[in-house]
Amino acid sequence: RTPDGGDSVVLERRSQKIEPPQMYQVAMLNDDYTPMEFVVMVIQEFFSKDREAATQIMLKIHLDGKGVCGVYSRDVAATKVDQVLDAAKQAGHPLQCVSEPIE
Ligand code: TYC
Repeated sequence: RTPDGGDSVVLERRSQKIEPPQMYQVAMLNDDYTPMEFVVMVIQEFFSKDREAATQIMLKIHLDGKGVCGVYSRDVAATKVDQVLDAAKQAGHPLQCVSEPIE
């Protein structure tokens, strides 16, 4: 309450410490069965990459075993994982995808 007895509310800033939200990388894992073309399409569709970028990410996963497709807040990252797993299941591919906190 303000000193004049009015009803307005004063919000004091008590701290400058505002932490940025924890971010999560969504990574896809290699397997021996999912077609390269399917992985490229999934990366384009759910991670907003053009065909060139999606192909590079797919090849990195194929060669290294794992690759980051994007970095998001927790809820968005979890949604991306669900979308990828749903699409893979629907198509009958074993493609795996994980969300991991970074920093
Ligand atoms: N290794 C797969 C193949 O040779 C291609 C692949 C790439 C699969 C990336 C999964 O996350 C993946 N057909």
